[in-house]
Amino acid sequence: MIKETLTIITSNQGKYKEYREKLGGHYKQVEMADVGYPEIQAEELKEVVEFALEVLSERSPLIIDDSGLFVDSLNGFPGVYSSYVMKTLGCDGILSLMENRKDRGSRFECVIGYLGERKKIFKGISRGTITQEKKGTGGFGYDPIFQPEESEKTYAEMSSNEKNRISHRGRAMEKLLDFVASK
Ligand code: ITT
Repeated sequence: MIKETLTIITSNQGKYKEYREKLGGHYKQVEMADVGYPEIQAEELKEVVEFALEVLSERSPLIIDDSGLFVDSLNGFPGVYSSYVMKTLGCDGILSLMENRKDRGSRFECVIGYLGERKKIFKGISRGTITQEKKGTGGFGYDPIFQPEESEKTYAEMSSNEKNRISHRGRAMEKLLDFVASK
């Protein structure tokens, strides 16, 4: 089904690439707009997304995406602080915090805020483990240290198509596509 232009509001080229690859066949154009929006500090990703959608309404149809890595043995850290922690500690910082920890379970969450005819939130989760060391050069952010449970590879060792098939973002996008197709 071909629809009009869909705008992905993000500063993150890696995210945009994943959206373009999965949604490109469903829209005439999938474009990126790095226009910035207020990211409130909140307990949950969903609150951040809902607030931002209010502010951006004139660019519809649009997507904003708030994602994070939640590590079980760190009580869900970095979670909603993932962006700040990536800038300050990076993957190496997370690996240091995980040194000598047996429980390496973790999950990525992606919350898509979609504004079309209606406002909708779609959430995707992928579970996996934090690797002992960085592996792979693809992807972005925490991809080199996250191995999803469906694979022997980290996300950074996969193409974006491969990642999209099992990832938090890929799953959230599937829900979005189901919703748009039902319109
Ligand atoms: P925008 O808010 O402009 O979209 P951002 O990079 O700040 O871009 P988030 O706040 O959603 O995006 O992401 C929080 C952090 O988690 C950030 O450092 C990302 O690089 C990282 N991250 C998000 N999704 C990821 C993914 O699929 N794989 C690896 N890291 C990811």
